[in-house]
Amino acid sequence: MNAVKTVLITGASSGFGEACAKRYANDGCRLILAARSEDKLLSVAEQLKSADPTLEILSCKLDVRDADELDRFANNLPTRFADIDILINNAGLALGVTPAYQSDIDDWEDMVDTNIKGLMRMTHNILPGMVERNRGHIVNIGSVAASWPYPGGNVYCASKAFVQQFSRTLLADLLGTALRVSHIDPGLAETNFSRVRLHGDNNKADAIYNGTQPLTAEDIADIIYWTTSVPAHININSLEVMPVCQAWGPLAINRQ
Ligand code: NDP
Ligand code: 8X3
Repeated sequence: MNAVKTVLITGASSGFGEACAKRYANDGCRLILAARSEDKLLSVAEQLKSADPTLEILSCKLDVRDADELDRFANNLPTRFADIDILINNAGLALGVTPAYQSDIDDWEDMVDTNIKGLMRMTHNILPGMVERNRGHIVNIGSVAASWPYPGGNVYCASKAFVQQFSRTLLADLLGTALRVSHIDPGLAETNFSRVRLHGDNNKADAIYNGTQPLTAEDIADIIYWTTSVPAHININSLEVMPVCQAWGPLAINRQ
């Protein structure tokens, strides 16, 4: 990348988002880092600044579930950070692995509010400016769960299916502009994802990765970075990425 780009990363306090912050910082990008955990965000920013004191970083405590907070955030960006070139809609979570009939409705609401409504509203706030400048790239982080259902996936899988189809329809609406929209669908990746999903049961979360070589946050950050670095006439629509240790199983059959 040549000119200094402004990159907004949601969920930058951990996992893919944190790794993206590092990847784009390596390129000297101007960064807006958003998440709920202010301490973690500040520590990511501090680490990056200590490696390169010239970096411009704005850390924003932000809960993407809060519509008013999101609107205030977008309407009050300092001038130097206002013209966003790359929006990485990464903030998201899964909550629970129980069958639908045993699931907690609050977990469902939380996933919809974060993975669907947060991503939707952030896009709604940032997209008009990109269109006005005829410049911008939105990268939405989905999941293999968007296309491949599994028991206990219920609302999480459905929320990621939204991300996939929303990304495609955005691209359809943007035909004739220079804007790009991509969605990345990762498979098994070791981050805080499973700890959050299993409500802090770290033993169970760690067991998910036992004996595997999962994707790393850095693997995904590199792929996201590559997606935004290909020549301007190319749009990477979607990428599904799994570690070699993962594949599909057969359809399940209940035998009497
Ligand atoms: P992590 O739990 O490590 O990171 C999730 C990030 O999202 C954190 O920075 C968290 O910050 C942020 N976040 C969660 N809720 C909110 C909220 N309401 N407002 C703002 N930020 C929020 O997991 P990953 O890095 O793995 O997850 C990133 C994305 O990748 C998610 O969308 C996830 O669904 C997706 N994904 C993950 C896979 C995996 O196996 N790891 C595979 C496929 C997709 P904070 O808590 O500080 O707000
Ligand atoms: C995370 C990957 O397979 O646990 O989105 O849903 S999976």
